[in-house]
Amino acid sequence: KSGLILAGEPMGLLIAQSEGSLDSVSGYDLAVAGAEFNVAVGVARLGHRVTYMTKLGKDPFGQRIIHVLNENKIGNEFVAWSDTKKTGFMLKGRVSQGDPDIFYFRAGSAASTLSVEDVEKIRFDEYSHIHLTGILPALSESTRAAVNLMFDKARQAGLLITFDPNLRPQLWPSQDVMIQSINDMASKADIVLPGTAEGKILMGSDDPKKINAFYRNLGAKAVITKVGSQGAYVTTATEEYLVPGFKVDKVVDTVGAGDGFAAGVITALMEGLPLKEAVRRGNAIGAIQVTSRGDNEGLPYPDQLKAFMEK
Ligand code: KDG
Repeated sequence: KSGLILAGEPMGLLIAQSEGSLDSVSGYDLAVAGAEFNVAVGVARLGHRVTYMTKLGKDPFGQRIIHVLNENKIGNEFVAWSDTKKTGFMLKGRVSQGDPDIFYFRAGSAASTLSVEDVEKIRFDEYSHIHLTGILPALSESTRAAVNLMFDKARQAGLLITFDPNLRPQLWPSQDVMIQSINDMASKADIVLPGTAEGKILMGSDDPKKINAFYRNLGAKAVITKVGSQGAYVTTATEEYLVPGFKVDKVVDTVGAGDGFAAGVITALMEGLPLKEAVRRGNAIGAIQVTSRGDNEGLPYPDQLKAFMEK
């Protein structure tokens, strides 16, 4: 029953072909975005069984998403189609340094109507792992209820739950609801994967030791805080250590690094590797991710990952 289940909102992604403001560039390339979607691609490419639940509009973005799911052999039996809502999409700028500008067209999307009824269709005991993030529950009351039910059902069925806060303040009704909801979900996860900037917002410090202590206190078995290019800081019941990051020649686009990191940690754990090795693989895929412009196209296959980690 080894396998990963995820749910999320995939979107059409328009990536600017040149630098400049989103309203002034002359062209965009079409791709697919979505944090949980990126993780699904990363895990599937490393040869693991992955099923991705979502809801799409009957439009070209929805079709594109199905093509990419199929190309990557990601299970789509829980992909539903909305008759009335559209697939969301977003614009992403191009930069030579720092994070690119992004702009969402996703309010009221098909995925924002996912609900507990969709979750009821999943047989959780057919999976070993689940990965959830703070994006899907930000979209609407119904997605929040759906994600909470996923946590409960996954726990009952004994899946290993990884959780990435993935803060998107512009999607939540308020900062307070965001902080409360995310920390509540984190308290139900086995492994929490925050970033230092997220720690600052969620618990008031960007010190990885303090962030990890906070989520360990809430009940996580392990907390792995991402410290950018420095790597990741791990705390478990018995150990605390930094796993240094990998160097890359040129950072092209930082978006999706955290998703690559999650894919690395999850696949290594699915293979039964020790946590330290899993975090090292997470660091490697996070590093590989920042060298490509798309949010998931650069995610490695096994031989690429092996070559990168041995270099
Ligand atoms: O983590 C990468 C995501 O930011 C991107 O692919 C789109 O899901 C997305 C979001 O909400 O920003």
